[in-house]
Amino acid sequence: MLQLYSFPQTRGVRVTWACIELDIDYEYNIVNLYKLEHKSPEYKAITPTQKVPAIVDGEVNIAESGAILTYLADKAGKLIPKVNSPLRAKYEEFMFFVLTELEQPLWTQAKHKFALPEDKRIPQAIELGEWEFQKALKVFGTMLGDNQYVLGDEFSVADIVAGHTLSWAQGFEQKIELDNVKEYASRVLTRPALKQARAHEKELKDQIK
Ligand SMILES: N[C@@H](CCC(=O)N[C@@H](CS)C(=O)NCC(=O)O)C(=O)O
Repeated sequence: MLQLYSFPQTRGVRVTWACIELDIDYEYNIVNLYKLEHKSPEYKAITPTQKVPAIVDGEVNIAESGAILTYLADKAGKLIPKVNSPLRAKYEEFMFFVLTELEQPLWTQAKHKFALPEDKRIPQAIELGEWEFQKALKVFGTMLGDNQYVLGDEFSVADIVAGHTLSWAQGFEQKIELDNVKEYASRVLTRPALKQARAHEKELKDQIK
């Protein structure tokens, strides 16, 4: 069975959500970030990134949530366009855009609000992150246009990464003013598979308290 290494309320929910959408069974191995288990030599042997999520599937170990989702969807043969098709190129474009342009300014804010050690935080970086996020969000709105999902009428794993990033934006109280983006966020974030993934995470979190 697919082995998932993760911790509740992290980017790891992208993987549990994808597994549910793709009908893939997984075993959830908790890497307790509070206890710094991700810094252990055992976890370093699974992924040198020492971050969650990561998966082990037979002989292959993969970190990076976007890469994991692409691998799983290719393996399941659904929720991703075929390799070498024009739509696959658009899929890659969306994934890279969301992960490098839309998510990063949110992460910048998080790092400078709470994630970095206090002596490394720069208060002005928070405002910069807000400004950069709004710029990227406008581009995202244009790329999305009137589509139901990022690639058109069909839901794909790119929507998991985009939807999860927008849920972070809501959590960080970023303004989302474009109607098409607001409607898209609620369409994607009300999917039953996400509800199920979050319920599973809550169960796990309650066990480790
Ligand atoms: N680009 C990576 C980011 C992974 C990442 O930063 N994970 C966070 C949790 S959401 C983590 O493990 N943080 C622990 C640390 O940075 O020490 C991905 O998308 O998977």
